[in-house]
Amino acid sequence: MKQYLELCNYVLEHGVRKEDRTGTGTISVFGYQMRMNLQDGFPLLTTKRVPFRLVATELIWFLKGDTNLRYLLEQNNHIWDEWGFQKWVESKEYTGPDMTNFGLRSQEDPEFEQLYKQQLAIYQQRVLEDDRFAEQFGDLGNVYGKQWRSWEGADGQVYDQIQYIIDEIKRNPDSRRLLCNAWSASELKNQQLPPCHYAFQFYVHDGKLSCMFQMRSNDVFLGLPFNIASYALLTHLIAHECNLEVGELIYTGADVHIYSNHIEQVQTMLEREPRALPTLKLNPELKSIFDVEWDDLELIGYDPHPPIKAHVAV
Ligand code: UFP
Repeated sequence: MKQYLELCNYVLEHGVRKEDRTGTGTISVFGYQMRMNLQDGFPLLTTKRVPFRLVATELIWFLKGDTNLRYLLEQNNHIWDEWGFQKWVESKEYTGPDMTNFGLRSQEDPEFEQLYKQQLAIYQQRVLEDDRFAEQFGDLGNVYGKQWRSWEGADGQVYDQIQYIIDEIKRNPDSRRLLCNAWSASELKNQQLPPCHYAFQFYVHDGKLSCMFQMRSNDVFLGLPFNIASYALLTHLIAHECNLEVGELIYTGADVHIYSNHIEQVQTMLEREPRALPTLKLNPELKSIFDVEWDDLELIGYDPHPPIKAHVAV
């Protein structure tokens, strides 16, 4: 993943200081593209460990069209917990201790952090065990699963963008409309986090499937390695279903930034020697990508350097 390390160096060298929504501060460049050949191996970063299980179970959740936290909690995947928790603590039914601004406060105040962890654990348990509660407070609304699989058109109809892409690839592989869009102007007011990876498109040539994905805003250290792995996996899954080999993965980032409190971590990572990429094996019995589960995926030969801790900007 030489390209990713080059991107890090580029942002460190050419990035401008820029304030941001979270109040953390970043160095940022506007506009960057990377091309990765998926035939060279599965692009999971080796200069620090990236939790592939979390990448995969999140993508499977999107592909099911599921927007409820319950599935992720059952998979022991906690990357979306805060968004559901926020909906719960802002509701009229919540009567526990004040959780205003819990993201920032739990980082700064260890006593509050304990209180927050207790409330979060209660919330998680209820989403797992109480159907009514899960339906009301585990549902995250119009997040990726909804936009990808059940886009609501102005005509009142529901559109499955992933099914459309698969059907088109099989029927008309030279199509220039193999595109899925998650960005919806009319939804922005209801979204805590408008889509960061907001569109992707496929391209078929010489029996190979390539994918280009677009990001409006990208946290280089914590987000990007995860996003690359997710779209690489999506490309493998769609190629598998359409009897194609994998081609290139192309990343296009707009506001590509390193948070000011990640710079040391990025520098540590840049001192490390990249290792051989792993390979991905899919269960050959898998027929439809809408049925894919974690057990259908096997990552072979992933031997990364140890993880590097960093705070998520919220
Ligand atoms: N972010 C990513 N990748 C993602 C995701 C979020 O890098 O998949 F969901 C980062 C980008 C940015 C922050 O640092 O999260 C979102 O903040 P904003 O909406 O202000 O761009």
